[in-house]
Amino acid sequence: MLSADTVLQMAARHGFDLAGIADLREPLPHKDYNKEWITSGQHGSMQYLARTLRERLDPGLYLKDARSAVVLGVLYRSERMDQALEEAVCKVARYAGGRDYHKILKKKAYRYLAELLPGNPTLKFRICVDTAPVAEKLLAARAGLGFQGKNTLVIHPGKGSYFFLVVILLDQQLQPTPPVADGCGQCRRCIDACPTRALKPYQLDARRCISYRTIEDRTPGEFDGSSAGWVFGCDICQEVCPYNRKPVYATHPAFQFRERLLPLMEGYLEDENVYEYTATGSALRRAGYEKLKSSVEVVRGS
Ligand code: B12
Ligand code: SF4
Ligand code: SF4
Repeated sequence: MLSADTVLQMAARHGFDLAGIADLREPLPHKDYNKEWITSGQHGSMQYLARTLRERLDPGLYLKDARSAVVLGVLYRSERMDQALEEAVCKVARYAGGRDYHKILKKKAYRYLAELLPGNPTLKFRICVDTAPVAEKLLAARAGLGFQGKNTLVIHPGKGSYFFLVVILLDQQLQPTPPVADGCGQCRRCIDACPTRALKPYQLDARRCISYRTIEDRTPGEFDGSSAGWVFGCDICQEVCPYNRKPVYATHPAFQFRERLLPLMEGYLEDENVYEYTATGSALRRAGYEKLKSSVEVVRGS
């Protein structure tokens, strides 16, 4: 049998910056909000969110007999990216400053599990990094990795919000870690700073969000030009958050700034070859050449 102590100690040894355990016996909160978010169309063209709503709201549908979720966090902010953003003509969100986190973190999670499995041969699990139909933030908040702030992101009181989440669903009961109290209080900096008015407290209309518009939106001709200098993602509602004032930087080598992003951040994306050079191995690939090019044109006003 696995113990919570082993799971958490091993997570630290494997270089995860944050780790916690969520009990899945209680249903997840905010189900009605989630449903209403989809029926009112706030997911825009992200149809996969509508298709997988049932699984998202009930982890037991994604892993039969899921009893607990190990939730892990990996920091991604880098000092070099902070500097590059200060001078950038075309801004790229910090999470895309290093290598594509999907593959890196999945591999990291498998290596971690490979150590847990030998003593637990019957353990059933599912590793989720972003793309699986799992409500990662709700599970992270339940596991006490942080609280879900008014900008809708999970914020660790000491380490801020610049971290990725990894969820491992298990069919085994583990002692849960306690949640963290909401730390937003009367603050509403993120809501006031959002240039497209995408946020209300704890609620985001993705259709208005620059991150959605520059990465996910597949609706032709929808971009209305207000991207505040961002060509891939947007960090404004994190930059203004007091919990990110004192930078806490990534130690994982994959999330250090890749200098090859500099030409793009200076506003150059001449052709598809330059795009390939810039985007290979990076989360930037998600947008594709045409979308990135049109985002650069929006910012450069051409
Ligand atoms: C779809 C998606 C997006 C969409 C929609 C974002 C969103 N807020 O929903 C878009 C493309 C806009 C997006 C943008 C970004 N994303 Co994103 N995204 C996701 C994804 C795949 C699903 C999120 C989801 O289910 N949204 C659906 C809605 C309904 O959920 P929600 O806003 O979280 O709403 C909940 C709360 O508001 C909650 N709630 C809590 N308290 C309260 C109180 C009240 C009163 C109410 C009404 C509701 C409420 O109810 C809802 C229940 O889920 C997750 C990965 C995953 N599998 O979970 C990553 C994820 C959330 N994204 C992530 C990141 C890094 C980003 C960006 C920072 C990237 C960037 N720099 O551009 C931005 C941040 C924008 C922002 N402020 O959220 C990380 C966040 C890590 C963290 N520390 O929290 C995740 C977890 C990916 C990962 N594995 O690391 N993302
Ligand atoms: S990521 Fe940017 S556009 Fe989206 S909610 Fe935050 S500040 Fe607004
Ligand atoms: S800026 Fe203020 S309101 Fe927004 S998430 Fe941070 S602490 Fe909460």
